Amino acid sequence: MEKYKVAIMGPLYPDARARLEEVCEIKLWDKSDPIPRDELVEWLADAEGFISRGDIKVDKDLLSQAPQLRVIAQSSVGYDNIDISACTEQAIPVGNTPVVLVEATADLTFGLVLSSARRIHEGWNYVQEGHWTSRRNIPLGVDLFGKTLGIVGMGNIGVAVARRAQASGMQVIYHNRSIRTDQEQLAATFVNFDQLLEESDFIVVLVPLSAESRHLFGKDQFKHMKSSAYFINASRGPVVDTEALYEALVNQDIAYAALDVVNPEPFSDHPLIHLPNVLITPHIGSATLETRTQMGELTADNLLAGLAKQTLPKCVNDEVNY
Ligand code: 8YV
Repeated sequence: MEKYKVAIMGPLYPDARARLEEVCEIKLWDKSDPIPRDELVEWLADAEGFISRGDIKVDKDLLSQAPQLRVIAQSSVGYDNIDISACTEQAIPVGNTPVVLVEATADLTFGLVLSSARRIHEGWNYVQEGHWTSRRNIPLGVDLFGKTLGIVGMGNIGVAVARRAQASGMQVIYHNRSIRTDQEQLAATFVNFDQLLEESDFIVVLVPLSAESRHLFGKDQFKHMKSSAYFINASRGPVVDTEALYEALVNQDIAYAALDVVNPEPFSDHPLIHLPNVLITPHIGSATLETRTQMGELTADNLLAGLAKQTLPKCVNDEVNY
């Protein structure tokens, strides 16, 4: 049997790779920098399947140069880099990896809450630099117990963060497009957006990036928050106006920001990095061995299903799922 031609943006984990190699002729881009556009266009000229990645724009123009393409799979829950309506127009189903990354991403998100509240990374810096005896210079942390955590975007990851917060004795409020039907079991209260900004001691952002959520957090929203508020973003960088966040931290409109995502990414020369009240991790929400392995497997499942014109297990545009 002739093998399917596929273009893959790495990393590609060993188990998934072995499965794909059996039936696919693979072109693999394994560098951390994104593939140059003209090279990608060449790769897609005869590709039947494509594993894309968050730092690559999959738009109408690209799709129009990929006449054989019948499935796109991406190893992430977010797919804001892909023009889904253009894919749907070309009857290309797009697979993603929800569910399998929920617990790992919730761990990292709550880890940012905990690490910023208790200044864990600053403590480590002190020890590393030989300043143990001057540890009193580290500003005192704050208790989580008895505090209010506000979650913006109460999907599966939000629910998993809420569980962790409740175990630490926090009250949880949330804002979402709609009230969750299971909110009694969640023991979390739906509030409007302004109320969440005003009442939360910690604000955790978990909304997908869309036209509506771009710069959802700007100057006005930071002004609305408590001056003691901790702001945690684990969704997408552009949900926050970076300059407004910088100003809010410098002016102490809020106390602290912990970010797993920033705008732009990679992020290396912004003055935000040098503020004492900021903690930034390099977009590692789902980066555990177990979770990335499962994401790789699900991505392979989606790709192989699409190549065989079978139903993708996780598809974001079900109207064109096989
Ligand atoms: C990244 C994520 O995809 O799932 C998402 O939407 O943001 C993450 O899981 C992952 O870090 C790969 O870059």
